[in-house]
Amino acid sequence: MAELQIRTLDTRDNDFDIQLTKLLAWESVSDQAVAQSVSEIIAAVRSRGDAALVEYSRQFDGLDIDSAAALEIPFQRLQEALQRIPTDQRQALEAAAKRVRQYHEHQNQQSWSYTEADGTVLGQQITAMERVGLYVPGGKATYPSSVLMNAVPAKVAGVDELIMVSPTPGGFVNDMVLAAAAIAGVDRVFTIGGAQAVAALAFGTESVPKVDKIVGPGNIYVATAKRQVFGSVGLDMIAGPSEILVVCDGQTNPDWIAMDLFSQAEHDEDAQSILLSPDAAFLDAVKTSMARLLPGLSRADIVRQSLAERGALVLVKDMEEVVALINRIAPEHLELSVEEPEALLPNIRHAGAIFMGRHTPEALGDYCAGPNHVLPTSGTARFSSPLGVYDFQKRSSLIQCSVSGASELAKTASVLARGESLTAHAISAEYRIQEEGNE
Ligand code: HSO
Ligand code: ZN
Repeated sequence: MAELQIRTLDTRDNDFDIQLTKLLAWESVSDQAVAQSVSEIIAAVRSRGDAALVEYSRQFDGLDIDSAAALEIPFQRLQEALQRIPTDQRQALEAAAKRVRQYHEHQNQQSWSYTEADGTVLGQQITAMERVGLYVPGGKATYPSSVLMNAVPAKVAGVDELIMVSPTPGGFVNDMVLAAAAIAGVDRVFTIGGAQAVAALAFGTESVPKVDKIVGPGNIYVATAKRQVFGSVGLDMIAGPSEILVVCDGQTNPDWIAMDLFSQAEHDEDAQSILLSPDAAFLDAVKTSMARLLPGLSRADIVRQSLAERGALVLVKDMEEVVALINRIAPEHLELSVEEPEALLPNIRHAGAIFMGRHTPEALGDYCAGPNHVLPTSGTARFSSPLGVYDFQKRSSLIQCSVSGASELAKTASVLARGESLTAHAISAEYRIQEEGNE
């Protein structure tokens, strides 16, 4: 069995900054050949619709079908899957969905309006998107929990119709995924994947309805297809590999910290797990725990590779330095395994989700604490937020001028319109000007 390898860094080292930059570097691959074949697939689905979908599903997923009707899973099958899975799984999915729903209900945005002194009413009206597509990867990263995390906020937002797509290579359908879809309120499920599924959702085919927004992770073909349909349809972020930054004061059980780091590393070879601590002996203890615990994992090989390539144990001077590092890294997940996490919080500016205290491992948030597990990766927490209800809602602004309000505004508008040489704008505004004593 290969040994555990993980780099150790020390912020006191002269080249620490260079080392950290290298460690964090992540380039999302954009491959010319992939982009070319994706654009051909999209063009085919746009022009030939269902016929192209059937061909690609036969070719890429080995499905033995000759009509697009076979690509939709009858709604009934979702309920059947829910009945078929083991009771503990059904109950856990239901419990998780309930917590996630309750949390997201807090995110519901309210419409608002106010009336100005002149009687003009201004406001903002919140509405939900009508139809949303949810991509669920097949294979290694088919997570029922991700179905809940994407679908529940959409439904809480008020989306009318939620269309799920997921490739089923060889015709294999994951019951737990279907059960999660049933619990979350997914409306229709199609067994299509890859660039062809993204194209079908973006433009519609005879069978697959066109959606307003596509969410959910996928492989390089899916990510490339999403980039190519951008503008025709709304999109969520294009996720990079998952990461965790754990901060520990040295007082948590090192086995716990080792496993928290593993829990992120096991997602994929490119995932990143970093530990910061001011206690050198504790870093050693965590390393010892890791070496002992690693062989017991079902995904030991993935974890080993992820830690060797992208993991790090970092010795820091003090907590002040920790805060600066957190903000520099802008981690997707930040775990504060310290006595008083509240003391650090006011200075933390960039992090997707913050797990506070020794009893809050990321794994609880991944499944059932309530907040979303779809989070900004690769430093994008500097400018973006967790997936939420607000991602499925839109805002319309409202303006209702009173007679006197319109008259006053028109004077300003008229000057600006004439400054822009837009005469129709100016005159349209001026028609609303009330002569003094002429009301
Ligand atoms: N940690 C992943 C989500 C996940 N974990 C799904 C388990 N299943 C990205 O936040
Ligand atoms: Zn996870």
